[in-house]
Amino acid sequence: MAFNIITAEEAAQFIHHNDNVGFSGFTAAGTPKVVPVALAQRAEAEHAAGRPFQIGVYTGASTSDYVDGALTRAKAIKSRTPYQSHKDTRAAVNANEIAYFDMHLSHLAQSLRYGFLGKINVAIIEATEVTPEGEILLGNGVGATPTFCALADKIIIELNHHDPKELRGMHDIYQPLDPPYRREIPIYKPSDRIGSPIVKVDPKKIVGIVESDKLDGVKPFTPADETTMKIGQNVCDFLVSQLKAGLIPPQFLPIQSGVGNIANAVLGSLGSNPDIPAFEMYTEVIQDAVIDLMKEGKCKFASCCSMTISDEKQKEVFGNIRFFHDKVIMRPGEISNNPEIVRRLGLITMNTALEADIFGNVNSTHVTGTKMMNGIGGSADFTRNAYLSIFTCPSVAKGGKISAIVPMVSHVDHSEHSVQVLITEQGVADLRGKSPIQRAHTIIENCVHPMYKQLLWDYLKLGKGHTPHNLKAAFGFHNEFLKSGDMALTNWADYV
Ligand code: 0RQ
Repeated sequence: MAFNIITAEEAAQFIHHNDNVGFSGFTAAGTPKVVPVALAQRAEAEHAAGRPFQIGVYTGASTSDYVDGALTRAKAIKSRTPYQSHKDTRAAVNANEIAYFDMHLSHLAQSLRYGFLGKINVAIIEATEVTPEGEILLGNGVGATPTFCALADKIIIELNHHDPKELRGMHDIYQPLDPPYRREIPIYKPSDRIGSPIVKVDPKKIVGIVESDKLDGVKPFTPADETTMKIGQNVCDFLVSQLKAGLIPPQFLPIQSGVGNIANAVLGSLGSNPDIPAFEMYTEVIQDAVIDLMKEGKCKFASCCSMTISDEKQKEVFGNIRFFHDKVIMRPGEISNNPEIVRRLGLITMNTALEADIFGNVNSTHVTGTKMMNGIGGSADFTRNAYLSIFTCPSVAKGGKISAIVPMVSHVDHSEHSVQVLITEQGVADLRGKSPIQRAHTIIENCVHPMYKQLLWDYLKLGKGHTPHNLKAAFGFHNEFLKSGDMALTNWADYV
């Protein structure tokens, strides 16, 4: 079947007010770049003419300025799931202008197929290649693309001429059967291939092809500073101690690592530690550090959902694609983050906390319990099912005016039952097998910034019971921050 080549503006006409639209990709990698911008312009024109125009935005994870940024500024987003990290979208979510529904990334595709989230009307898919038979070769990220394509009435292809055709063979597209027919997902090691290199769609659903040559536009990471380097060092020392104690098998276990500067720095430290054996990864996002580890032979293989690498690194990977071709596999988010596989492979998971409490609960999403940062992403898909779950964060934020360790987290994403190890630049708290009071002791002693230690020891004296909270004082740090802008000024006498 021959497809129509259309402009981005023509493509935008296929989308109507109140439609639910699925966007390809995962993070900025593989997300469409020209149709969403034309869609934002269409929304602005409709609004200027006095007509409503808003859509439901479904993605694999966060996107880029082309999707979340442009559509948010055009006030074109009615609802949004599952993860966002754009500053404009974050502001609109916190002003309740966008109905944002935060969910585990591995749940998205199946929730759509189960019909829990409404209908997908249109899928906008960035492709490296598309054949007349409807075989789509994706780019740097998979996300929920296979499910969006299967469920949408119409598919718009954004054909990106920048990505090399040699990406063929780096994707593994697999969609499990849904209950009551689901069987085990047959991945027994990170490199197992179980699906197809392409997404197959009904070619009759493809309403047009829009041409593009834009890059993903991922920014390089901030170089590791003293704090992130110390966190990385503490993670390495801890993992080496576990290896030596026989608590991690000598051949090591596959690693999952979250997103952001801290995660990138931790990976860098793992790479330079001679006591950590060369390892495989089963993770959702490959960042720049992984590419370097592959070149050094320290990372042997990575299964992921996207290569979220800076434009500079992408040039390096595309220029040497033969080397990376059999070292990376990109899977749909429901497989890259699948709890069944995470548990089976025995992953060492490393994610970042915004704040943790002295009893081991972690908040990854809400600033002072009310303001959404990004979303839970895949952090809980991995944490809850890990062989060994680690959370890292600097012990203080905002120049010390915020302690990342608080009496009680202001929002719970990962409960004390899932968080096994907490690591800051101050040290390591191994929480396994410890009672709440024992956990509080090890966290205050090892992870809290010296500036906040005495305050937390004093808090512990205010409570009673198995988990000795004092409900009047539990949010004392947060209240003080909202009042004076400095948690260190907390005075427990104000609460008891
Ligand atoms: O603010 O940017 O204004 O300086 O939060 O903090 O320390 O730079 O850490 O970039 O790694 O992000 C949890 C948000 C951490 C991220 C979170 C302020 C701090 C700074 C960022 P500035 P850092 P990171 C798989 C894994 C959930 C999803 C997930 C995240 C900014 O890791 O979204 O794990 N995780 N996915 O100053 C107020 C506190 C704070 C605070 C830090 N206690 N209160 N502000 N900050 N602590 C990937 C995917 O799912 C795709």
